[in-house]
Amino acid sequence: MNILNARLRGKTGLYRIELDGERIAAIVSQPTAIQPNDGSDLDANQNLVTAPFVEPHIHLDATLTAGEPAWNMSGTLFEGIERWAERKAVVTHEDTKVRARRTIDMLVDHGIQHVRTHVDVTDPSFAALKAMLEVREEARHLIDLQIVAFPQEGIESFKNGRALMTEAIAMGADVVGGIPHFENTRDQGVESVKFLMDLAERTGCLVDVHCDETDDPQSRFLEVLAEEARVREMGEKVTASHTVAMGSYDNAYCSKLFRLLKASKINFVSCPTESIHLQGRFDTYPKRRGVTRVAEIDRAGMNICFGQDSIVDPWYPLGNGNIVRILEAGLHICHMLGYEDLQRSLDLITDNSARTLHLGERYGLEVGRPANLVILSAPDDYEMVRSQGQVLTSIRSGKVLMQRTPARVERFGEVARG
Ligand code: 17E
Ligand code: FE2
Repeated sequence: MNILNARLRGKTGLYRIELDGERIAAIVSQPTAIQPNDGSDLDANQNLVTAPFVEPHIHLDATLTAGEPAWNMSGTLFEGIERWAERKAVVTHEDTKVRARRTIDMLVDHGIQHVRTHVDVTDPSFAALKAMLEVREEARHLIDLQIVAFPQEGIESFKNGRALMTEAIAMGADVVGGIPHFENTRDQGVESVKFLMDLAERTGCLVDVHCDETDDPQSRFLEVLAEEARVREMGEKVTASHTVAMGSYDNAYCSKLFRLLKASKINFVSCPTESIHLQGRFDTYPKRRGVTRVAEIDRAGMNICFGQDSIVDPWYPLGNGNIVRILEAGLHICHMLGYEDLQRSLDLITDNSARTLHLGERYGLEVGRPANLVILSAPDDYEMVRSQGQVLTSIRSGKVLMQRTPARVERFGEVARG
């Protein structure tokens, strides 16, 4: 199969992309636009073709449960955790699989082929984890799924928390999680980070910690995570998710912190729609945005990407799988609508996220890599965001996985020529 008349990010002109089975066989410059004549060829119509979108942070075990049994009325993270604990008590294997499958379909519909999901393992029955381990296999033709063993109710503060984490990794979770800002004391938060880094180092797993997801400027577990990563030289395998307290740190502390963050080489995930909704809840006015310093992290040369976090769950009532919506909102929220940011905005949902997930050569529009790609409805990053563009075709392992026909508009009038 060939894809004709493709634009590529960061390049001028048009290209033909040749797929040979499950690999990208060639990427060849085209002097002019050409008409496809082979029925198996796809016409990109001079729009952008990129590697698939990535969802680096979602909770597939909790999706589609908002309002069950009760709605989060305060809009806070902590009420979300309470409401989820009620729902978690009645979670079953089949219920988890049905909701995860429906959510994966939404992600696939928006061109996502790589997903990192957190799964709550503060549940001695491991009902959700067992279900998700099966979903990881059953969805392999649609997405690559990484599972984070996520201790929603704490490692140190939850009964047998350490044993549950160890067991979850032994059962086959890919990534070690954490939630130090939720632990009962500061000391427990620090101990939880040391414990989870030991577990990851011992097992060779990646790390992704919900870190400082609070407007409390005293929540400073990011420095602990970064220092543990730096000393162990594990930074490229470690991710700090949320880090919204950084939006409340003063600049003097942040300037010292950034030195450590850079040295540690860790990755960052921001979930801007989730955070703008959950944070700032204890403020009147002025009201904080409650989002991490996305532009500053990026400017400092560190790796940061955007995630959805939730789709219709106890923390966030909206969402539909469309990561471009998160990108657009995030660029607004983080003061990143400058020309240069818009020009390379898709980095935040493609290459940067792939680096966070440590995908290496399993990802990217390059000869020899897997024949996974998406055809977009716009010719460049800026226009994709501005037009609220869509993924028109998603190709995985050299086969069409999803094709979208955009809505057709008919207009019956125009402004008179004066
Ligand atoms: N759990 C948590 O601790 N934080 C979140 N943002 C979500 C679940 C969605
Ligand atoms: Fe999360």
